[in-house]
Amino acid sequence: MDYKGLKLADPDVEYAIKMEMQREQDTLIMIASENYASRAVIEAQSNIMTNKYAEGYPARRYYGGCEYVDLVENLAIERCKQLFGAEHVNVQPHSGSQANMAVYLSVLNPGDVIMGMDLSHGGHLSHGSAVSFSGMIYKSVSYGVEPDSHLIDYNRVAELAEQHKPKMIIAGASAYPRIIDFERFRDIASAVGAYLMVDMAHIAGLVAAELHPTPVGYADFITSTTHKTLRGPRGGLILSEQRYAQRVDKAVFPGTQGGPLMHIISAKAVCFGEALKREFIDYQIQVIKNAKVLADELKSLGFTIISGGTDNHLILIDLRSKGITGIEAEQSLSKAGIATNKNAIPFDTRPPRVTSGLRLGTPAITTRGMGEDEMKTIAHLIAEVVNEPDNKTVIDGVRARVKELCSEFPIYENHNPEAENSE
Ligand code: DSN
Repeated sequence: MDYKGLKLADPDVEYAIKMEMQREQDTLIMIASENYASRAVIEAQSNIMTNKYAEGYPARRYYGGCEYVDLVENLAIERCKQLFGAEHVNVQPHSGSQANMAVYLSVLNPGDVIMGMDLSHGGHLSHGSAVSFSGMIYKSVSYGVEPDSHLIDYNRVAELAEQHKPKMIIAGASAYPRIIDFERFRDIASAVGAYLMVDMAHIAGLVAAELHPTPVGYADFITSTTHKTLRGPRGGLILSEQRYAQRVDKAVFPGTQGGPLMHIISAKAVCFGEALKREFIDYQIQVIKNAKVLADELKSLGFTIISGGTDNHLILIDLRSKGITGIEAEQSLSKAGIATNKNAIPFDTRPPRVTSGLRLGTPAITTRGMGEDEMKTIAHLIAEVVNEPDNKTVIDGVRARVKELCSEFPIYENHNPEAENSE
């Protein structure tokens, strides 16, 4: 990518961007929520659409000169509707948490009871955690997974719903490797008269490719980010039934946001267009295949995998049998060029800054073209480091092999690290 103008105007920022490009090229990005957006997505989000104020919605703006931003927002909306079969779409949320905030605001009052998945069982901060607005403004009740199977304990969800009568039940997770039964959640919500919101941020790409059951038709509201498996720009979206359209739109603007980020909405339109193509389905099929092969290979190398495997794009490792904490594994792997994140495992006794688990994802390494053979190699590289996390010779050796592997799978066709470094 050409940053010649930036280099002249601000070499410090240009340097940081160039080094980040180098890092992303030379690292195995296995953070389950990250991906490589396409060149088209990046071009669409880095342009003069950033100049435009467009408070309001297409054809109903509070500023003049919105004809082209209307064009692009309508494209994003129509493509997103087609992608997910949704009645109403709002593409303005700046992030997943802001999408969730807007949904809550649309139908809840402060003090209402919400019920989401416990953070330490794989849920998300914005689903009712005490340190998030969601746990401060609303009364939060959490559900979790069964201790042995590590699957969502739907019977317990039903019991808790009966006991606490939440006004909204939230399904969706950041570290849950199995299929989520949205129909079951609908039944539980309906039985107690609760709204059902599904936050499908992690699995949106799989849902779009029909490789995970869709929440459309079950949930009153569906939120997502656009940058995880969906592989678009960093941002959020809300899908809903038509009957909630006005309330959702008002909760986004003016309820929780001002001017929409039109450059990001342009990139969302490109992302949804890409996701409607056959290649996107093939990509998602490979994401899941890779995750399964990686999980199987790790198991054969003595790792304990939460729930015994995966149905989606992520794997959660229970590191206790390896005698290493999440933070230690994350740091040693990082030195070896493998980017992962420490993660609580269900019923973890260690604090969130330490944890007993490690979360791995295949979306980014699949985008750069890696397949089953590479997953087996990567499992062995991970095992070498985790088995000897303090051995510098081992880490340096793995680092060199990671770099070599990465060089076979360039992240952007004409990104040439050697040429850029020699400038
Ligand atoms: N922070 C994201 C993740 O890593 O899963 C969720 O928003």
